[in-house]
Amino acid sequence: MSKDVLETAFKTIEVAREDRIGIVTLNRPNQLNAISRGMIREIVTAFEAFDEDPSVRIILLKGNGRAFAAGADIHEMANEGAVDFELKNQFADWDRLLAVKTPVVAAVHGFVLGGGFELALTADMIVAAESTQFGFPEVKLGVMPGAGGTQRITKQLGRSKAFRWLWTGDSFSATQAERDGLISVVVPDELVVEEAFTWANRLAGGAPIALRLIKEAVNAGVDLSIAEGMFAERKNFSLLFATEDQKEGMRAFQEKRSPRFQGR
Ligand code: CO8
Repeated sequence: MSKDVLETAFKTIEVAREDRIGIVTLNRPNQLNAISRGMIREIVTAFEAFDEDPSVRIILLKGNGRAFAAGADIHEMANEGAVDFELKNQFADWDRLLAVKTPVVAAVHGFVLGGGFELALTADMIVAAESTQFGFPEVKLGVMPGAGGTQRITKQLGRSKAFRWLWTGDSFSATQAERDGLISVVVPDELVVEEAFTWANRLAGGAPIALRLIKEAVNAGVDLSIAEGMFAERKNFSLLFATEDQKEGMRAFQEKRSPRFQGR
């Protein structure tokens, strides 16, 4: 399946494969990778194709040019009305991103704003260049985040800090974003893609089904009570004992060797 996606002529992204890593690169550099409807459709199409291919262990998301993504495409929506949004139902494509089970690592740099930040926040790990500017500038356009910004930020930061980010529309440094727990790692600018690949390769060597089920349990935990979350956790914990990788991982420990995980 991922072979087909590698041969697809995308207009707004580039798609590639390096060993067990599926790579999606935002590619509208002259528009600072502003996310058009076509672009989010292409991103999720590529993600789903990689997700269906068991030989793809990790998806790596990054951007060409000066920015990871400076938001949703303002030119595309400037003259639209509420009915356009209702009829085009574009958020359905954003929702499809949340159903992707393969772990996603994002490498971000430059501007990570508005819908661009919301896209980054759908990744499971965000590796950021130290000069990256993060923010939700929608309020300066007279609107607000629409692809999860208010919800994710509030759950992660609490109301007080969330209002600071969302009401001011200010940009925040990578250091601040890391301190607030919004991103995973900050690295020197020139190392951001390399570091993201290092993480992706490290994760790609892990037990794939365990990584997927941990992702599912962590994401469930964001929304559920502790008791409900632990129920989900235990189901997944038990499920892993149906995998060959569990047998291999524990046997390798007993035999004092490195495990060879097959994703079975
Ligand atoms: N949409 C469309 N085009 C953009 C966007 C954008 N978000 N950001 C930049 N561009 C384009 C500019 O129009 C410009 O194109 P051109 O050369 O043809 O005029 C090119 O990218 C370069 O931009 P600038 O000349 O402005 O570059 P600067 O270095 O001077 O400034 C900034 C960089 C500060 C990042 C500036 O471009 C900026 O403020 N961009 C807009 C940031 C913003 O407001 N983002 C939020 C958008 S709204 C949103 O994301 C809502 C999400 C809702 C959910 C998603 C579903 C729709």
